[in-house]
This record gives sequence, structure tokens and C-alpha cells, in this order.
Amino acid sequence: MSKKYDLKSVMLQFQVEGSFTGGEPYGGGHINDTFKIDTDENGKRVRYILQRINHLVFKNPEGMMDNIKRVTEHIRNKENSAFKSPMYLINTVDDGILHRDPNGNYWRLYNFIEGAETYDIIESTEQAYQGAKAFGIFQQELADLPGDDLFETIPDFHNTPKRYKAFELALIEGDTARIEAAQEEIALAKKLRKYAPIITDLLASGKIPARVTHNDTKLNNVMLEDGTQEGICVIDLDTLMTGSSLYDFGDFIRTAGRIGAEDEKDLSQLSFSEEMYEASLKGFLETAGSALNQLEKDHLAISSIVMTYEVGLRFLTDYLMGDVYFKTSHETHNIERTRVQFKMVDEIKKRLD
Ligand code: ADP
Ligand code: GN1
Ligand code: MG
Repeated sequence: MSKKYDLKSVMLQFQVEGSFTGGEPYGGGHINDTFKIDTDENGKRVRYILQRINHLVFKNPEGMMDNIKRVTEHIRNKENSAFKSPMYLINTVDDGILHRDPNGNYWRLYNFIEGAETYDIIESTEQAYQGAKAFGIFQQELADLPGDDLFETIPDFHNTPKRYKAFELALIEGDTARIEAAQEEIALAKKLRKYAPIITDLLASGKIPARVTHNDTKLNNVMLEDGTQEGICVIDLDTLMTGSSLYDFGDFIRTAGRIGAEDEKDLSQLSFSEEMYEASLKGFLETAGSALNQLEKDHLAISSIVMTYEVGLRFLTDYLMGDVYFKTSHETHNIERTRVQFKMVDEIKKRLD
């Protein structure tokens, strides 16, 4: 991936003091192309995160970057922000926040959060507690974001009934061999349909409020400090927009409650951990909890099923459509991810009933 792009010349488009010494693909995100960049600033190594925005997914990169600028500045300007190492955008040489290269690619640059890691698979209840706490704080710190509503970077992102409709369309327009191969998963997607409208119905009835939410609160979108494991920075701000607390809690549990990988091939290796759930619930309630109404609290547990089901539907739809959305490493990657999500719906149900 790094060979495809001239990272050194892209870096020249940003206001960076040091000289470029190297860059390589970084992290396990499914959407953007992320690079770790090394620079030398008077003998000191300074690192950055350079990203090529996936503009097939984010069709209005300017609107999205406007959200990110507003939010990162809001948090950075808070006198008593709980985040030790906030992420911020580095300006381009012409004082913008987005560089468009001659091939039409959009690039942005962030400070590198040092002394911390993201985790694809949960390792301890402390991580679950700290991760959920960080996403809860993030929601708290954005509750007083001034100005208009954030730009909707992906319309109907967590509208699960619309995700179901997209799945139904994929059954008509998708790859016939893949539809044939995925009969079992298709049947499961249909069987679990009742979960789709739970959160959207609550929002539509006004019984739970719309809030500024992160909307992509997987475990590997929070940086946990080495040693203390404290959540020192929330990252991946592309889907920040109006949403529900239930989306954020549910998606965190989807990843932090799961023992095993998101694409584990051996389903018998997977389980749902009540300890991880309890630790996450504690972290989220201690922070975002004070703002939640009773109905939101009552639906926290089921939100983890809804969000796990939704992501399963999305992986399945992408598999049927020929892998056009999520990055995949092999032909059957999306169907393997689908199986994990649907198995986890079952596991969560068994434990939370
Ligand atoms: P995607 O939208 O593709 O998921 P992310 O913004 O989540 O991309 O970035 C992918 C990975 O890169 C993250 O999971 C994290 O490991 C790493 N990363 C992203 N931003 C930073 C940062 N500012 N500092 C350190 N690591 C980062
Ligand atoms: C994507 O970007 P990343 O890898 O953090 C996706 C999420 C899914 C997740 C599944 C913009 O998250 O919605 O839940 O994969 N992000 C986007 O792992 O679609
Ligand atoms: Mg990410």
C-alpha cells in the first residue's frame, strides 16, 4: 500500500518541522489507508498518523473534516478535559486541513498518540472498563458542543432497518455464487430481523434523545495508555454525528465483550464475557451514565445485540455485493466476519437473558 503512494511528497503538503525519514501502513482499520510517518526534528524522532480518506465511503470529505476540526478543537480547548493526549489535525501548507493530491486522493495528518496502543482483541477487564469510560467521557465532553448539528457523514449509518433493506437488495443484485454459498447466514440474518428496529423506533418516538455520538466505538478506536491502560484518547472520528448513546455502548460491547477475533474461523473459540460486559457497563455508567434516561439505561444490554446484528448484516451484505466496502484480506473474509457476529448475537443472548 505504501508503495502505491509517494508518502514523502504528501508529507511536504503539511506544516511539519522535521524531515521525512519513513512511512509504513499502520493499524487494523477496515476503511481508510493509515500510515505511520517518522520524521527527524533536529535529531528527535517525531511521528504522525497520515491517512488517505476512503472517499468512496465518505462522499463528502470536506463536511467530515469540518466535524473533526470542530470536535477536536472543542475537546482540546476544554480546561478540564479528561483526555491526557487529545488528537489534533496538522494544517496543510496552505492552512487547510485536507490535502487533495493530483490523483484525487484526500489526505489528512494527525499527531501520533505516543505511549499508548489500540487492541483488536480484549485482554483484561481493566481494558474494558477504561475503554468504555473513555467513550463515555467523550460523549460527556461533546454534550455542550456549540453550533449547528454535525454534518451527517454517512446517511442512516446506524439505521438498522435500512441496513436490512440493503441486505434484501443484495439478495437480488448480489453475486449469485456467493448468495448460494451464504444460504445459512442469509437464513440467520432473516431470523434475527426483529432486533433491527429496536433503537431506531425508540429514537423516532422521542422516548430516547438524539445526542452527539461517536458511532464507531470499537475497542480499537480508543488508545489505552501503556501500563495504566487508561483511555487517553478516542480516535477514528469519521462517523461523529447525531446518534444514540445506545449505538456507542452497543458497539463497544460488540468488540470488548467478545473473547476472540472479529474474523475467527473456528466459532467454537468464541464466547461472550459477562466480566467484560460488567466492567464496560461500569465505565460507561460512571461517565455518560448521568445523562442517560431510564429507557436508555434499560436498553443498554439489548443494544449490544442490535449493534452486533447490524455489523453482521453489513458484513454479509458486503460479501454478497462482492466486497465493495470493508477491506478484506481474502475471498471469504466478509462471510467469516458475518459468522462471528451472528454467533456472538447468540452468545450475548444466552448470557444476558
Ligand atoms: P479506520 O477508519 O480505517 O478504522 P483509524 O482512524 O481507526 O482508521 O486508524 C486505524 C488504526 O491506526 C487505529 O486503530 C490505531 O491503531 C491507529 N491510529 C489511528 N490514529 C492514531 C493516532 N493519532 N495515533 C496513534 N495511532 C493511531
Ligand atoms: C469499520 O473503520 P473501522 O475499522 O474502525 C466501520 C464500522 C464497523 C467496523 C466493523 C466507517 O470500523 O462501522 O462497525 O468496521 N466503519 C465505517 O469492525 O463503516
Ligand atoms: Mg478505526
